[in-house]
Amino acid sequence: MATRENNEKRLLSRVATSVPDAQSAIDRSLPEFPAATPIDEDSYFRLHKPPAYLSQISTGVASFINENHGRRRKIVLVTSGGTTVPLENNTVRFIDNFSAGTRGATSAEYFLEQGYSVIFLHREFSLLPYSRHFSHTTNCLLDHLQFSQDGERVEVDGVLQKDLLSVLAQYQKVKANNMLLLVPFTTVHQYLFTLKLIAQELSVIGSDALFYLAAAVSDFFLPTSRIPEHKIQSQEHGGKLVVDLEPVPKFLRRLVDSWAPIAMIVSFKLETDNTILIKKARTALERYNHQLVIGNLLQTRKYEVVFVTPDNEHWIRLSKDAAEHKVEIESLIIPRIVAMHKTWIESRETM
Ligand code: PAZ
Repeated sequence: MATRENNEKRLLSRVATSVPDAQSAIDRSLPEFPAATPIDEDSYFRLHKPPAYLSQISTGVASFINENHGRRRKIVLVTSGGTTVPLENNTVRFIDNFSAGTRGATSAEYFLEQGYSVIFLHREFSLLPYSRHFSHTTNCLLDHLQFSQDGERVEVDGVLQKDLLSVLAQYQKVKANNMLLLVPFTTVHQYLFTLKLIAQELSVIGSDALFYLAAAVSDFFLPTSRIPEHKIQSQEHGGKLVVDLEPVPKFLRRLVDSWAPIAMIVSFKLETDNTILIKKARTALERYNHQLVIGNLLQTRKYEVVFVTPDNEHWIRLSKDAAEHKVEIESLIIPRIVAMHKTWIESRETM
């Protein structure tokens, strides 16, 4: 059993999404998408090739779900970090966004604390649960380490000792119980195919599945048929780079309607203008007919969010004192979602 699990973990950790699949990503035989014709969800998946490593992920995900649901755990898919839009097949340049994956990585820890198993679909090299406390930080870990007196071992200084002990204990417990599966993506294309795959795998556990879609997914992409194979030359086209992107299909519709129709689905809406946040969140909720949209503003996302449900809007805010004591807003968000998920499961049982 242990060997099989280790094999699966190794398989997934070998998946490298940041290296472009230069052989197959470009395909001139694909029909061109007509400009100004919206690409619907079905034609996106029909007209683009899935990432070559997808079947590897499928095996690991299926066995993770099997084992964890067999142990009567609920499973949450947390998506995290930003997707890229490559401008070249051998990718030198790409469009990206600001997301570091803080919301996703932090939320995953609070779900694990609540007994959920977590499939963490994340941007490769963005923040990860537990290791986030010591990575991507200006407070360099090496500055808190020193050699033991005999020079044979490394010791941690007092400042980090307490944090490290507590985070390590949580991490090892999660690892020993195989409750966290890390699945990477880099491009929006990889994200969409992997999300669909995981959603379909999760549909077997019905309402025990929860989707928590915190990734910052690009709204625009460049179809495979239009991606140049090699680095765009600056002297071509009069020295200008004109990028003509297509809208990314609204995958949330498919998720709600057909990939995982019985699961509870929570999506996020990010805006920078506070006068439109609630309206945009409500529009998404009405359009896709899922259970909850969490609205947040780029400027204040670490301190306040708004829960928008069909009949309610409710702000969750960290008090000044809590913020000063480094309380994380996810510690307030996740218990509320867990309670909503419990109600959702009960409502499905009586149907
Ligand atoms: O990754 P991060 O913690 O810096 O940011 C989190 C976030 C703002 C990307 C997330 O809370 C969110 O709103 N995601 C959805 C973005 C959107 O597509 O509207």
